[in-house]
Amino acid sequence: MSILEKINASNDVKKLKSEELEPLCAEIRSFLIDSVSRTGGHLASNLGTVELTVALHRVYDSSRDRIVFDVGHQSYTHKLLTGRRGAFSTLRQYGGISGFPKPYEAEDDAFVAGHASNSISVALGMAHARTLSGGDYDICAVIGDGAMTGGLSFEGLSNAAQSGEAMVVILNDNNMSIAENVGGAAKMLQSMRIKPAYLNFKRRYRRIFLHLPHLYRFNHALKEWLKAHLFPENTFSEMGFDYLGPVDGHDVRMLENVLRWAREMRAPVLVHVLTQKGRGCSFAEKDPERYHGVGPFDPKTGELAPEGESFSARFGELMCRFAEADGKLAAITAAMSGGTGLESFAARFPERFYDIGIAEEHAVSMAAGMAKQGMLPVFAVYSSFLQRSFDMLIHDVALQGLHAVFAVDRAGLVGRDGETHQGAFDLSFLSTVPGMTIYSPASFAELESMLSLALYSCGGPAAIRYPRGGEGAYRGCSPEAESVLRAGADVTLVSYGVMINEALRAAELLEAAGISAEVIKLGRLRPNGFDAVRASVRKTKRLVVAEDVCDFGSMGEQILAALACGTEPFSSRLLNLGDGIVTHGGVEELRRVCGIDAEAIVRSARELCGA
Ligand SMILES: Cc1ncc(C[n+]2csc(CCOP(=O)(O)OP(=O)(O)O)c2C)c(N)n1
Repeated sequence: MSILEKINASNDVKKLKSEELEPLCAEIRSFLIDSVSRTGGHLASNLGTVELTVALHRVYDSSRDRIVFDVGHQSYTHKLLTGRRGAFSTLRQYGGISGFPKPYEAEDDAFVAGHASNSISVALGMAHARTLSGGDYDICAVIGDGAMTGGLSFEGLSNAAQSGEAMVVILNDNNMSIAENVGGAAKMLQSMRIKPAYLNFKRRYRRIFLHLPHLYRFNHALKEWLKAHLFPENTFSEMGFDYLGPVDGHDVRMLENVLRWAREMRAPVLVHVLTQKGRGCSFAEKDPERYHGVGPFDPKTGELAPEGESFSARFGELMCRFAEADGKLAAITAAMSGGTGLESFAARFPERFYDIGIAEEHAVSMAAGMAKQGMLPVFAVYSSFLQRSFDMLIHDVALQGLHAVFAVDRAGLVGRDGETHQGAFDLSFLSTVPGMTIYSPASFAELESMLSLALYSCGGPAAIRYPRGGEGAYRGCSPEAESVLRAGADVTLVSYGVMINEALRAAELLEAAGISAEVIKLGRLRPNGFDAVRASVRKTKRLVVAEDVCDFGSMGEQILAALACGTEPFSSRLLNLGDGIVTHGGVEELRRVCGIDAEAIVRSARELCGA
């Protein structure tokens, strides 16, 4: 039996002898590489936090203590150590375990995670709750140096440092966000980091001098005195944290000791842990950015399954083309240059490319400043991460009618990352931003034409929302507000973006069943007078709207509101994601489960037609 096989529930790792810990970490690494190579998932970040997580579980009892993971993409070892080893083959599959902490999955998952930089605030809230209710449990937050670049983490730090609450913040510093970490906060951490050679020296030094305790104590006191008098304090200690570190994040036994010590200090403590992203896997160590989040791969060579063409990549190419002709065009990303397809833009136009760290609120305000002074900023951002910036969209951009462009990637269902990452809400909140024009391309050709419209035909703010992955069977180009793609007499089917493929397929299935469906594609979602939809519904008296967004503020709702006056009564079905909380799974599978695929459209149309 392997050591890992002895661990079947939280706290089992505490029963191991300390000499079993290093071999356990090696076993965990091979398990993760093998398992993620089959399911896909976050590889490099998890390989970097194996020892840290083992040490955490030696010290804390996750079933009662609260370990709050920031982002949560690094929680695989935590899941392995808390009774979920057997479920790893289902990671990120529909009905299987999530790739992020989910309290509904296990009580060991203290809090939902997926978006960066909130863990310190959440942990502090838990500490206050513990104080108020007289609870007896320990709390720690685990946050990466990338997530630490988000302003929210500094709000949490500032408050926690002065709170006096017993809580431990573990800074997992690997000098990487998804790509290399950026900005002043990253620079500050770099200056606090000590070279591995120094850590090795320190370890050896301690081993030798521990046999000479008097000499060790004298040397130590001298060193501490020198440090206190000659070196400035670091930002964390100046804020009010007890700072411990930097600690070698791959020395599991030392980590265990330091964490125990931190917990016993009964104060706000920050433990600075140095780790290596991708540790123990040659290809992930060499290129941690590439192996941050991956699909299935060959575990021996690291070769990844080829990906098809994507809207993101096309967007990146288009941005380069537009930038060649327009010196005012600038691109902004919040630590997602690879995911948003902006890598070649960054290489070709470095002076007009801004990776501002995981700071979506700042990105929008900065775009507003650039727009006010005559530049043409484009902020490329995933739909779910733009949720952070709602106030900035209204306060900084819309109130002045500034022309900033928002390239909203991963709009609609994204699939395997689940609830926290589905782009279910952008249409609703963007629709409420005064003066916002919203485009939704259904093909690469439309992406080009709508990006051009957003850049050069809109006066105020404009958003262009496109999905994860590539185009479907529809390859046309009709960027207008409404286009009738197929004429019919019995029922009106409305959709937009790549979901139009479901509506077109449904129309074919309906035709085979003797029902004639009119298919209308929306290209510009706002503003939109819905004249073609109104005319069609007057004719068919039946409407089905299919979309992969939440119900409130969906196009279905907007159409019904617009048609409420001046249209003869008609029957309708709005197919959407309901409250917008959709679990993980393949996109097609989720469309089926959520009842928005072609078959669901056919069912609704038949119901309306009584056929
Ligand atoms: C608000 C928000 N923006 C962007 C992301 C995408 N994202 C996921 S992990 C990550 C990098 C996190 O870096 P770090 O915290 O250092 O963790 P590491 O992967 O290096 O262990 C980013 C940018 C996110 N999860 N949340």
